[in-house]
Amino acid sequence: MSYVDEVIDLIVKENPDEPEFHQAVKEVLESLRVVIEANEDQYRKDALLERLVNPERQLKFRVPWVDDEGQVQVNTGYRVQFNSAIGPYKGGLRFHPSVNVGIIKFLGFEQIFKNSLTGLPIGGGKGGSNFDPKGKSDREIMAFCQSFMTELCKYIGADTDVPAGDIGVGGREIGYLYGQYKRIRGLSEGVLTGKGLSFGGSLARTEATGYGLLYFADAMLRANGESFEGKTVVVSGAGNVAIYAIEKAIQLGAKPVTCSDSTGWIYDPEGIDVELLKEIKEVKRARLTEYAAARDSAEYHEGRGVWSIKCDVALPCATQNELHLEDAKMLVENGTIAVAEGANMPTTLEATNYLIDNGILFAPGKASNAGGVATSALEMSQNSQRLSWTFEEVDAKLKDIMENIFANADRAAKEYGFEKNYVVGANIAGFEKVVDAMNAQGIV
Ligand code: NDP
Ligand code: 2IT
Repeated sequence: MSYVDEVIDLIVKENPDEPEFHQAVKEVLESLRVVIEANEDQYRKDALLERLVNPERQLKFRVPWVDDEGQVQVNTGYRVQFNSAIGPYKGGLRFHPSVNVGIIKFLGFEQIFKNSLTGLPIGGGKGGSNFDPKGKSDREIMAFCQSFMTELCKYIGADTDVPAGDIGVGGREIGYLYGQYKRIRGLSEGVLTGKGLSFGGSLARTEATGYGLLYFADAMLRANGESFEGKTVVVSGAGNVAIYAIEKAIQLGAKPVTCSDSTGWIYDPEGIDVELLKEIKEVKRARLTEYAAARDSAEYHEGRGVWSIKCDVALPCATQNELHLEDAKMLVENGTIAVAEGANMPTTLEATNYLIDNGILFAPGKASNAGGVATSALEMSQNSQRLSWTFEEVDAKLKDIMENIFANADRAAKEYGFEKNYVVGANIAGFEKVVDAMNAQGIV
């Protein structure tokens, strides 16, 4: 049996009930097959893949907090410190009822390669909780964040592990988490990114993932003789990534016509009004029904369905496994030319393969959504220097980083005979640097 297949089997056997983690490992190792087979004896002797797929450390802890009725609630907290070969563990915190150890491990594993692709010195990690922030008061959110950080603060620090936001964790949560870290550890340091601008946050971090996605997709389109000008774009999600993807798409001359949340979706053929969307989601924290109520051109539909709308470019920006094989078939039938992932692993393996086999330009999340974590690393640099850069400076660096990631994925794909397969290209380019760093540091 080949080394790749052996390690995939091992992961499935040793980590039962973690399908998302299996999926992420399979996607990466399958596309690295060509590189691994060329070095199989050495890698096997060094147990390189076993070290790559097993986290350096995995933390699980109890998070008790008191709700507004005086009832004590108990959630589970996680932090998976996956790989520190190229720098301190870096990656977001997700607060969502679906969170379990397998979800955090899939996200942490992806983060290793994503962070490597940014070219910045950050290792891979991820964390979160099965806490559901929906419908909670500000006081309840604060109580939860303080309890979560009371435990997490023992394991993180500006030079060891630097968390940030992800689903359910935005500026409000990062503020409460940072306040509690500082209170317990007595340190004003860049231990979290995505901080408020008044206490060490970076300009453009809020916009970074969505903007970066469009910078990457634009580079991919241009390399293939296309552009965003006049294109119809379909977006899923209505959170941080989706909102700023929509905003940048409009700036690049495209027309985004959809967005979605966990209960339904909007089709607005006149083009999404991004200021209205921000008001509803960032300020009021309300449902998308309010968008349809405020805008005559918009239709609201219950459930899922954005991929049925005819478009040139599709941008999945909500969550994992939200674009299935049937959706991929509809996109191909509707003449879509590109799919670029804003979320982490939003496209199933079957759907990804179908899109690539049908000649769709496909940008994998670990490359195309790396702008968020890249700008987090820029926030860390500013914190270390005790300086703040302007919006224009950070945005220019972000654009440069995204164009470099595209160029590196494109180069690696060509070098190994997989031209235009940016999944293979991104995985190889990300892997090369991690392996180089792991080899140089010996068996640790
Ligand atoms: P937010 O919490 O801001 O928004 C998430 C959006 O997706 C919401 O509209 C939410 O709807 C919807 N959503 C979440 N879970 C589900 C679900 N199970 N089914 C349907 N819809 C769902 O998160 P972000 O925008 O930050 O994150 C979106 C994706 O992007 C995630 O995959 C995340 O890992 C990834 N990502 C985020 C980065 C960042 O910097 N924030 C960086 C790189 C990747 P509702 O409001 O109803 O819950
Ligand atoms: O998935 C991701 O890359 C993020 N949620 C951002 C992580 C970060 O550290 O900014």
